Amino acid sequence: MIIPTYNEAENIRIIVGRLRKAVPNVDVLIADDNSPDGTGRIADELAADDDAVLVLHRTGKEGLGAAYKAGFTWAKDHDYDAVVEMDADGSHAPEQLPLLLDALADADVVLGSRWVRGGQVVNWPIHRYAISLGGNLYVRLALRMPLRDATGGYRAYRMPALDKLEVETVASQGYCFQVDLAWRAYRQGFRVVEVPIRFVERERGASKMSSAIVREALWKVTVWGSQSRFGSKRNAKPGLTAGASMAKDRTGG
Ligand SMILES: Nc1nc2c(ncn2[C@@H]2O[C@H](COP(=O)(O)OP(=O)(O)OP(=O)(O)O)[C@@H](O)[C@H]2O)c(=O)[nH]1
Ligand SMILES: [Mg+2]
Repeated sequence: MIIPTYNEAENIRIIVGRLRKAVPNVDVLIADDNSPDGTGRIADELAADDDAVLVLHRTGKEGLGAAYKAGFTWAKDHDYDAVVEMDADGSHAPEQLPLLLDALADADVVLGSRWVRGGQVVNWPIHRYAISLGGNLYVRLALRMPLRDATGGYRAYRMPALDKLEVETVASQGYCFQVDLAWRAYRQGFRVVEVPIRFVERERGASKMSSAIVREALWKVTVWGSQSRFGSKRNAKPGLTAGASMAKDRTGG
């Protein structure tokens, strides 16, 4: 489990504690971007008390995507079979991790989804619904990809599949990082499965969500959609398009 953190001092103990209790056999890597609020120091304290907790200290705030890329590389170098992404702010419930891991038994990538039947969002203001639903609708139409929640950040990858996504070449940050990986997995014909999750608005700490993050996703999805429709090979990877029709649509939504 990789948890990226930036100023999550109020949340990190709680989320790690919940995870360790809910699924004790999963190791946790906290990827902290030198948070000014001391999240990294708290992470070190957690790691000192528990061999299953590890910390990746990064030099400064470089965005969610960069933190995950570093975490994925670390997990690969340490021979993990699978990797899970989860936010630190309590929006994703560690208690639901078994749902993702069970689904991974028969999939390459599992997306925790708010927008399939059984998915839930709790305490969100109306504008966040609009951004998430509108963004996911746009992703579906622009990319002609049948996933309901391509922007979510609670997901699991089998390492061999993650390896083939060539994550080191991903330039996207924020939500766009998640869309980018989902799009790569879909285009390569990997088995991408969505399972319903309960998403709860963060209760403590500040969101890092910004209009720049939304703009980045909108513009990149538009470019990818045009490239895939009109056949531009610019930025395309050899072999990526061939498997698209093989991708499983088991979204249930
Ligand atoms: N390492 C690192 N982690 C980050 C960075 N930006 C965000 N995160 C973490 O990524 C996760 C998601 O960030 P949030 O601020 O919750 O963003 P969000 O979920 O889109 O926004 P909210 O729904 O408002 O919470 C959290 O665990 C953050 O601490 C960053 O630049 N570096
Ligand atoms: Mg959040």
